[in-house]
Amino acid sequence: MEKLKFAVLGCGFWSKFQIGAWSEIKEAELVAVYNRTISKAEKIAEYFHVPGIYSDPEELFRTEKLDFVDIITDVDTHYQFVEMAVKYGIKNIICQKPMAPDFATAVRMVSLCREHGAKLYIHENYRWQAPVRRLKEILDSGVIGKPFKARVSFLSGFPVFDNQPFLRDLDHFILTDMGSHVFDVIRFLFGECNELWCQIKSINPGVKGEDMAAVMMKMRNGMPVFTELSYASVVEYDSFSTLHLLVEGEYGSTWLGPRFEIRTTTRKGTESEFITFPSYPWADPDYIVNHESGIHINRNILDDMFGKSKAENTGDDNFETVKLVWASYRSAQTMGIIKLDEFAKM
Ligand code: 89Y
Repeated sequence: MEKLKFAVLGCGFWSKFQIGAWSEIKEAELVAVYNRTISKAEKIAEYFHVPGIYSDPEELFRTEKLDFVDIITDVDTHYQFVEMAVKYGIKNIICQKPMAPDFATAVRMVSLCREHGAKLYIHENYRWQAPVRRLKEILDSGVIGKPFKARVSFLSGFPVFDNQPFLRDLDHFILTDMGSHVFDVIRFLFGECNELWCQIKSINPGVKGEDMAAVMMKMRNGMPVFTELSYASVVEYDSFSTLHLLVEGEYGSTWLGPRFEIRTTTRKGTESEFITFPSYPWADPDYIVNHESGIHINRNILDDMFGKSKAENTGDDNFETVKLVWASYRSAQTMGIIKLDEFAKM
């Protein structure tokens, strides 16, 4: 069996789950980890039995022979590490979402990799969640006919800052952190967006960026899609760490709701199914649907590296999601409708 050797840069909160997902895939071998604070790298290395431990990323690149690198550092450092990987001739680079802290840096990252013939993959996993995949199958089956509108909700009061305190200090919060996921799922299900209008607000004191966003999109296929995102919600059914999603079509509707239940209604009545998936010892039960999806995105990226199939989450593809995030900020700032074609030219 051919194995690809890789290194992980960044051993913070998410690394355990991303490496955990890799540990379920036999064809990938983690040979080294880097973290600025070496104790964090040592802890992760011990848990996953990783031989190489570094606090200097350049030393890691100079020493290790790598087929790819997985960058799981904070967003502000993504470009710096992608650039370093390119400099050391790495041809397959995976970078955690959101791609970059601003639109201009995302543009630079995609072109840098293109210029150097390096494949960039963005670790954008929500579209790989089991309930989202099943919902897509239902839509593709035609049972509700052609969709004519959708509502996508991420409404949560989960104490996310306990695990990821840096999220509190981001100038741009919910649209970059969760908007990236939600826009990507919308693109996966309904295609590209022509124009959007967005409103944002900071609700919770102590959170620097916006923790609420409402976005009205007009998709290229004419569908309106309404998205609501909030980390300030006290609701009966908290959607952490997945989405609730209602799609209406010409013959019926389908609803991904609480407890991963999908209810599909046609004129014949309603059918319900609960989507199930395995748990893993390295996964956090509060995030299980999200952590399990990491295995599928990793597999899909690896298959692309092996030349077996095309990856869904390339840098070029994710750039379309990045545009939606920053077009939303522009809309919120100008209180106007943003046409995506024109936004991209700005
Ligand atoms: O980064 C986000 C994600 O992917 O799931 C939840 C999260 O960690 C914080 O919003």
